[in-house]
Amino acid sequence: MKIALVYPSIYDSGFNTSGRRIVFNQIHPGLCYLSAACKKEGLEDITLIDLRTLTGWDDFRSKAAEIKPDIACVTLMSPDYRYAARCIEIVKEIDPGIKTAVGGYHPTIATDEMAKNADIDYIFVGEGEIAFPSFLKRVEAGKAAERIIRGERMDADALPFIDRELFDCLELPYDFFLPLPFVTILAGRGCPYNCRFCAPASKTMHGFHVRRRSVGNVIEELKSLRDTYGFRSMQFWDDCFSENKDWVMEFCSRYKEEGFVQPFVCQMRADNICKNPDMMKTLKSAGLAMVSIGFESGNDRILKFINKGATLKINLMASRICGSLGIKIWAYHMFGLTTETNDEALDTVRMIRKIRPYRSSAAFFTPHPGSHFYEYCKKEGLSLVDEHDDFARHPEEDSPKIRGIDYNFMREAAAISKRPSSGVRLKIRLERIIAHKANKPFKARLEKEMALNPSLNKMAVLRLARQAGRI
Ligand code: B12
Ligand code: SF4
Repeated sequence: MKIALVYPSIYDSGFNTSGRRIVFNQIHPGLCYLSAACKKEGLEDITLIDLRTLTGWDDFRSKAAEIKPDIACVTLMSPDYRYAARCIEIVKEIDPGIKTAVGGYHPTIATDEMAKNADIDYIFVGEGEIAFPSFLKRVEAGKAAERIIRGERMDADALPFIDRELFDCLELPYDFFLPLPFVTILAGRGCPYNCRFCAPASKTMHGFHVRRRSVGNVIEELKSLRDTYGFRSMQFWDDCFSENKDWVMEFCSRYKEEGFVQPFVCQMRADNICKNPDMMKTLKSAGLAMVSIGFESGNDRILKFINKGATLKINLMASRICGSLGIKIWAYHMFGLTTETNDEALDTVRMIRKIRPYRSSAAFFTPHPGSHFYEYCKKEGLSLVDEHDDFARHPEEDSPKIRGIDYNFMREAAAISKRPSSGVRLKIRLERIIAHKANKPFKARLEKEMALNPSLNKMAVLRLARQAGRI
């Protein structure tokens, strides 16, 4: 059976972006999990169509016509809807006999909306590692399947290691100081917290309880990544890496015992950090180089309103703990939260200036489908988002999202909060030069290898060169 997996995420900058910016070198872990699960079940004929690598819709049409899959399977988050729908439309124009399926966050959360699209034959709700291969086998055998298919959740340790060669890209760290090759990994699924701008999306997808992989299972994957690709830095994509202190402590000691010295990055909550300074010390000694923290706001009323479980004091204390241990901070925060005043937004600017993060990302609050605030904003008539594309967050370009917010002011506040202090700017510049020098030999060797194997996937080139001892 010929399967095409489609990654339609071009809402950001359009076609032909692959490799141009760091964000375009991200793999989609969900599709990589599905590919691995299918291959384990003997469904080997899988081709990825990644819209970021194409020149336009005509290119998509030729590629899809050339592959002529039995089924085209598209993943999508809410901002991807328009592009996912166009892919499906084109596939049906090529041949109405090609089956189409969708899965991911948007189909899971907005199943009814997806069901209105008559070009979609099958809609997957929830996780796909069990349901997807078993559905494909049914279709292959000519048996009927329901239009809406609900996924079962697999035991975390039974999940396959992801297929890292599905995407033709070398993952790049958001943080220039990390050495290459770089990989991303998920140590579990789900988040136990209930921030109103985010939850319960992750619970709807992954369940109410976090399913963490055992430390042994994660270490096995890391060993295989060390042997196969020789990774030199990594990032955990888990929603909240620090939610289970015992797990983190065990992971750190096993990581060191097994001889890993690769620096890593993960996402944590400020309250977890304040409650467990000893855990932070252990993490630092294991290699934690930078932590992404969703501080969100510097105003206590807003922090309470969004149910963040933190206060300004906690946010500042968390940043001091990280600072004293030499752990870099990537600060995430938002402007234009529903009911936020300009004065309250200024509290966030002041907080970020006090924290002096290594990197800082400001977003306009966006009522994402699947979050408590999405329902709240809809009910109160506050949401101004009427296009799927606007579910993305880009404070420099975003149009207003919430009624009653002074966006000119918020835009300025976001710009100021993102500006690093001169000391931090100098540090970033220096570290970028050092990292560039350190990564240069690897990049040059890989480029040479790629020139020798132009038809091969970049990760496959890295694997083969490593096997031959050339990298
Ligand atoms: C890592 C991550 C990122 C990374 C990598 C994104 C990527 N390319 O995957 C980065 C930082 C780039 C990112 C960016 C964004 N993200 Co993000 N991200 C996450 C995070 C933390 C983990 C995603 C993940 O890998 N999960 C694990 C895998 C295994 O799950 P999965 O992808 O859902 O796939 C499973 C199922 O969905 C299903 N499935 C998926 N696709 C398909 C397709 C078919 C055919 C089938 C059968 C099944 C199927 O099977 C998979 C295996 O079980 C989630 C939160 C979370 N915990 O899930 C948010 C999350 C998915 N992101 C979110 C958002 C909003 C964004 C952005 C829009 C933010 C922005 N900048 O504006 C962008 C969009 C980028 C894009 N379109 O790719 C929202 C999505 C909400 C929504 N309504 O769509 C989430 C839920 C966070 C939140 N609560 O706000 N993100
Ligand atoms: S913002 Fe982070 S901690 Fe809060 S619910 Fe979302 S993933 Fe969990």
